[in-house]
Amino acid sequence: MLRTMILIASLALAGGSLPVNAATKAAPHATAPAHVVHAIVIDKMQYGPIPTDVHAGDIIEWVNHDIFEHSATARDGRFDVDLKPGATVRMTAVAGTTAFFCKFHPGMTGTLVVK
Ligand SMILES: [Cu+2]
Repeated sequence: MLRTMILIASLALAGGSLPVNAATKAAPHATAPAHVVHAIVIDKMQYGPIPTDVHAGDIIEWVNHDIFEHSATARDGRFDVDLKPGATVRMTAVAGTTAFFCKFHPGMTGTLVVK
């Protein structure tokens, strides 16, 4: 979560116009559940910690800190996110357990569990 907050702060500083504060600015009395943003940061040829408290409808934010292109490719075809060097790509989490890997570096693997 700290990592996500730092990322959001840096996006704001960069003048990004994404509605990154949508989840955190929810009104105290809002009844709809907030959709949390979970960042997964790729650094030094590996996926960073995979969040374990992801719920369907949450946002997964893939961030590539490497100077190489990576991907987050689901083995079951559920998603296939290409990440150019420095790229950040968001997707909506869908319930289920999905093993994923990098198309360019098959040794990079991970598993995403969405409740
Ligand atoms: Cu890769």
